Amino acid sequence: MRQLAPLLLALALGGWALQRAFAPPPLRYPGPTTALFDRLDPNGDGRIDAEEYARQSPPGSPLSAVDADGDGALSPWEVELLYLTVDPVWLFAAPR
Ligand SMILES: [Ca+2]
Ligand SMILES: [Ca+2]
Repeated sequence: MRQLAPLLLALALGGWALQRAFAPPPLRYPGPTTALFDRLDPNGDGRIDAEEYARQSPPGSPLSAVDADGDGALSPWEVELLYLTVDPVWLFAAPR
């Protein structure tokens, strides 16, 4: 068991480093983004899934086009990225 300790520590540190490396950056505008995201996420599970996206997006706008990490849903970071890219004014002017 004593010989496994360095290996377990290395695995833990490696997992932490990978998580940090692939974690999205912090929101640039957390207040407006969170307010908008909460409105777009009616079930409140913290992700906009394909069904929620289809109900609220323009026809012909595939989720895959805006799903930056390809996990099949939108996170607050991806919603902020989308609005800052497509229509930054809407991020701040959207009805709450
Ligand atoms: Ca949701
Ligand atoms: Ca995603």
